[in-house]
Amino acid sequence: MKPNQLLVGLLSNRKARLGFPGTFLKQKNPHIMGVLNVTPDSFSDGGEFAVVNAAVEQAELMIGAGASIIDVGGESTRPNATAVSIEEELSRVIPVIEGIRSASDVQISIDTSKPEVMKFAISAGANIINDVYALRQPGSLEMAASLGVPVCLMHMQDKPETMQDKPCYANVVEEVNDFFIQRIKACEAVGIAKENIILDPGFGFGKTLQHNLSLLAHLDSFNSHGCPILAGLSRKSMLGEILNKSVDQRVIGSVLAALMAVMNGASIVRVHDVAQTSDALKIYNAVQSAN
Ligand code: 9MG
Repeated sequence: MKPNQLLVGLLSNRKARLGFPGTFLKQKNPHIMGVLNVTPDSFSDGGEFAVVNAAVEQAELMIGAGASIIDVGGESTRPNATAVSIEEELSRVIPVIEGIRSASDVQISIDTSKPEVMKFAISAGANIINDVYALRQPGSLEMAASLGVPVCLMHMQDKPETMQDKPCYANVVEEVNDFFIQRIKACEAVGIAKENIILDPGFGFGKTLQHNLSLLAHLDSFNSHGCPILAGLSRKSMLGEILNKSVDQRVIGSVLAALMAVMNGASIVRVHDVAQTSDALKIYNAVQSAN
C-alpha cells in the first residue's frame, strides 16, 4: 500500500469512527446521549483543574455505561438561568472537550447557540452541534454550514426566560412539524446536507404537560423527514408533574420516558441516567431482534 493510500485509509477510518456525515447516525440501535453540564452548580469547585477532571471522569463513566454521545454544555437553558459571555462559556467547555477527546473517540456534541463556541468546540474535538435555538441566532446557521458536522435542530417556542409563561398552540404536533420544515429549508439553503440534520421537538421548551404528551405520543410523525429524531425527557418537570416527584426521584420515570420515545421513533435519547437507560434499551433491542 502506498503511503498516501494508508493515510487516506486512516483518515477515512477516523472519520467513520467520529461519525462524519451520515454513517454514525444511521446505526440501527438507538444512541444514548449523556448529559454533561459544565456549569458552576454542576461540579463542586475545587479549582479549574478539579472541575475539568471531574467532568472528564463523569464523561468516562457515562461512556462505560453505554453513552455513544456526550453532550457538553456550559450555559444552562433553564428559564431563570443567567446568560454567560462567549469567553466564560468557552472557558467552561473547551478544556472538558479536549479532555474527553484525548481519552476517547466517543461522539461529542456541543450544546450551544453561539457561533464562536461552535467553532472552537469543533476544533477542540466535538463533532456534533446541539442547538436549542435550531441555528436561529445570528451567524449560527452559516457557522454550522462551514463546520460541516451534524446539527441537532431543537424546537422551542419563545425564549428560555419566558417560554413557560403561557405556551400556546392550535395543534402542537403540526406546528412543531412546520417549524422542522422551515429549519430544514434554511439549513439546506446554506449547504447543510439533510443527512447531517437531527430533529428534536424540544420537550419542556415552551410547552405545557399536554403539549409534551401529545408530542411524545406522535413522535413517529416527525420521521417523515428522514432525519434522526432526538428526544430529551430526562428528569424534566413534565415527569415531575405526572409523578409529583422531585428531580432526584425521577430516574424510573426518565428511563420509561426514554424507552417510550425510542418505541415511538426516536433514534437518540438525551439522558442523565445512562446506565439505567442502557439496561432498558438493551432489553428493548433484544426483543426487537427476536424472531
Ligand atoms: C440542552 N438541552 C436541554 N434539554 C434538551 C433537549 O430536550 N434537547 C436538546 N437537543 N438539547 C437539550
